[in-house]
Amino acid sequence: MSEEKVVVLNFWPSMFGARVIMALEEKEVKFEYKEEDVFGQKTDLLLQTNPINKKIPVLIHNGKPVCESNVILEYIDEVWKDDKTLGLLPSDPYQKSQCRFWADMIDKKL
Ligand SMILES: N[C@@H](CCC(=O)N[C@@H](CS)C(=O)NCC(=O)O)C(=O)O
Repeated sequence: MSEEKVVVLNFWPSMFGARVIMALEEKEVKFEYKEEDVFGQKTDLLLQTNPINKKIPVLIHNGKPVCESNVILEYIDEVWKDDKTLGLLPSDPYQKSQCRFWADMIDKKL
């Protein structure tokens, strides 16, 4: 794909943001990083792109925002899929279930 513009709104200590950054790096997708101060003044960009939850991470792909880290991971996996890049999840159903278990653990415990 050419002419891609990918922006990530993040807060560096966030595990939710980290999983998005890792997925983009795994897929070798170039992106612009924008740090948000989620405990201070949220930017207009964050409020406009995630008006429901007002939380990071937000992925903005060619101007279209995607919110919620697990939703973002599925989006990344579907958009940047080609012969060179592996899927983010293993193909084996059992191994896949284990990845989902730990992702769910992070969602619930952090
Ligand atoms: N379920 C969300 C959780 C995101 C989340 O909790 N983000 C925190 C930072 S780690 C945040 O933006 N907090 C700001 C706030 O609660 O106002 C996801 O997976 O993306």
